[in-house]
Amino acid sequence: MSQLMENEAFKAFTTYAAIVTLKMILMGPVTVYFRFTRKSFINEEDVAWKSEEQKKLLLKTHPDVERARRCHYNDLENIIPFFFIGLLYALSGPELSSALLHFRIFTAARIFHSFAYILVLPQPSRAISYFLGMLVTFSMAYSLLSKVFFL
Ligand code: GSH
Repeated sequence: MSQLMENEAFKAFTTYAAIVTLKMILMGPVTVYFRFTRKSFINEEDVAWKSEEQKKLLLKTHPDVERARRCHYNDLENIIPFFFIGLLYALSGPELSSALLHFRIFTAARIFHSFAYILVLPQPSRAISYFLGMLVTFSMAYSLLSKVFFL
């Protein structure tokens, strides 16, 4: 591990992978925030101490909660592939400047995607940030495969 930490591209990867992973984890508390402010719970046990009448009002979905959940799910669909491809790419000996460009664009795109989703920014802002993030992952995969591909 200490040898790996001398690899600048790997160090850059760990930094940006940690940032996007923390951003993704934060979607949990964001969802909790919407659950409490919009009074929207899904599990019986979450409202067990309430009266039957209150339970009926609280056990419901709310569009804002569902939006936060979709945003979290979209992070899972995109950040997990970034993590695996980015790790292999970082270990494949890329130029530091090129690696930094990939990691920074991906991180900025995913942070923007969350703001666009939660703040309901007009499309195609969210779609552009999604495609930009995906393009970065594909570009890293292409660079990686072009180095290691053998038949
Ligand atoms: N699983 C996604 C979907 O169902 O939309 C695949 C396509 C995708 O990720 N699209 C982006 C998005 O933000 C840009 S439009 N989708 C909304 C979402 O996943 O909830």
